[in-house]
Amino acid sequence: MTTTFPEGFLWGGATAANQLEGGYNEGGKGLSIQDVMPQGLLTPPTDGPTQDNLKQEGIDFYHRYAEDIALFAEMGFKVFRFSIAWSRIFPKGNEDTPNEEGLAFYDRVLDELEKHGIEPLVTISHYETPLHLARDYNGWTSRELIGFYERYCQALFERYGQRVKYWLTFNEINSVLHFPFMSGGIPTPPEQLSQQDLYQAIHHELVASARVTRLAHQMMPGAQVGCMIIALPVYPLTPDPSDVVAAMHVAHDSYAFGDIHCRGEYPGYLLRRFREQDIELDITDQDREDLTNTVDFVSFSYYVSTCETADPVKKVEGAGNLLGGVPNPTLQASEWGWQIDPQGLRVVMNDYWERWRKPLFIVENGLGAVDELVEVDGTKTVVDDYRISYLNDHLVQAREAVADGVNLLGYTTWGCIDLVSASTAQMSKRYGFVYVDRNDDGTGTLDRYRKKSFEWYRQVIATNGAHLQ
Ligand code: BGP
Repeated sequence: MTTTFPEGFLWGGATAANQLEGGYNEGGKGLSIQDVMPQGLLTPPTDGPTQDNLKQEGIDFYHRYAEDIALFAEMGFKVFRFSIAWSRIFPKGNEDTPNEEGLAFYDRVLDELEKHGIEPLVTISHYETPLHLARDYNGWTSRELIGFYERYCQALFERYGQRVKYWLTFNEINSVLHFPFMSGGIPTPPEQLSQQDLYQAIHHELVASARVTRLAHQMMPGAQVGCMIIALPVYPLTPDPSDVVAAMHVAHDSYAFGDIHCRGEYPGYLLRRFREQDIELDITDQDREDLTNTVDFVSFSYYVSTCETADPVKKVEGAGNLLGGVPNPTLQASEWGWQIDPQGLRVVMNDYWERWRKPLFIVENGLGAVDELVEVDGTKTVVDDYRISYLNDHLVQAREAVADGVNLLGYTTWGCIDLVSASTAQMSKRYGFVYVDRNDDGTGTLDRYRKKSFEWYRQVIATNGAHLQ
């Protein structure tokens, strides 16, 4: 294999504010929905913040960002994906003016990145809707959130417009179908949330995304705005055409978000679903026009693929796969039950590229695993060969897709430094090249240690991928 990644390829890592910053009530920050999710998706939200919530302190990036960014620089990162906590900038989400202390924090983060020549990639909203907007407006079901979100984005573009080129509007926007509270700030329990209200909330998010894409282009010439979706290849469980059709229907769930972001209008298959399920959305002429502001690139997370069948007997929900689906009998799973499928990445990249013809950016990929800190030659480290092999195998497939002709801007591994898990709120589900000494019970020194994969990734970046096997 002689193909390499393109010149200027953006190698790096990805994080989210609520999972690593800590400082949940410092610097004038308001509460976000994460402050009432101490168990992630495992239990319903609590009434208020509780001390067992590991995200309150995270890995203390709020105070240790300079040290952490220096470690990323040591690996040779070209790009660092992080999110801005909406409630640091607008503590309740709907104030008229932004919180200066919050803005100043991200100035300092950007200063460090600039110092090391690392390009920022900013997620504007990553599962951290201000709690007030969730509680008092029922999250994105309310049209008013479009205006609040725009005001928030305007503040970001004004402040950081000269320094940030790459922006993502909503993390894993299609996840709202499965996790309305975490993804859409909608407190109504999923089983009580009507499809009508859910799709209206989705519509508001899509309009907001399109409106700020236009705003970004107006305010920051040269800005690149991407949507961000969970990439989930859906395979038919058998060659039975009914299974193929069943898989197609599930695939449409995710395609819809990319189709609207890239084509600027609702696809026919979704309009049909609305008709058949008596869903009548409030879509104004202005909304329709706003939606035509399409994104510059498509970013996505990739962890798993899934299967689908039309046969109700075989339709056993996958226990571990976050988004359900039928387990693939040919694949192994991670310790958390996520099925590992490197070739699925090549499949989905080809698929997205052919479908949308927009540059792609892999902004999350990685293995959540239990790590053990050991001493090797007098230095504390983690011998994480399993992580190296996971990442190697996925990157080899990404390289195959590039050889297939796919335009790929970059690759950021998820959780380049250990952080709190989104789905389970555990520390023990680790993804990083850097080990953080913190345990599920909140104990630990928060000291950082380079894992074996740290040096491996440094070499992958230094050789622009030639180090892959
Ligand atoms: C994605 C989220 C991230 C992240 C990752 C890994 O869905 O965008 O925030 O955490 O998955 O998931 P988890 O932390 O649950 O292992």
